[in-house]
Amino acid sequence: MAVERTLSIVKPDAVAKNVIGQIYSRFENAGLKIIAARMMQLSRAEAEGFYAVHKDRPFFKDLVEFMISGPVMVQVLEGENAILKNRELMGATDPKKADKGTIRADFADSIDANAVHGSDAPETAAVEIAYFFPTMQICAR
Ligand code: RTP
Ligand code: MG
Repeated sequence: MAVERTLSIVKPDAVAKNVIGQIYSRFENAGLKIIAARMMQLSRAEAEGFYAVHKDRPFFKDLVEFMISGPVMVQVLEGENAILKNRELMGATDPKKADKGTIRADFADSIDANAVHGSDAPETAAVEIAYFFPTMQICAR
């Protein structure tokens, strides 16, 4: 298994619920290290750019509105198999379908307000990490 990096976002609903620390604990308890982090209020253009792959999907407008509705916490996670491991910690996109004990089952309200984002493949992880963090702001350790 390779050491990977993945881009994680604690979305506005989870920031508003004050559960950043509880979500970070899940990453750390699973052996993932937080090697870069920033809290930010996304602009519309930043949110549209980040989710550009979904621009033709019917939910795109709602997704962008939601992502700019409040601050988000953005981080790079590093560890063995980090991309899949983070996706497993997150649970299914729709919290109603997410396994018990996953972040979305425990903290998400709906398929729109679903608490977290995680990259879905090595190629998207690389693009998404570069979207938010210049190399010099990533503190591998
Ligand atoms: P994410 O990219 O945020 O980590 O979520 P994901 O991979 O589990 O889901 P994805 O298919 O990439 O969709 C991105 C986000 O769009 C919203 N969505 N809404 N109403 C719908 O049918 C629908 N489908 C997706 C979700 O908030 C999802 O996280
Ligand atoms: Mg996705």
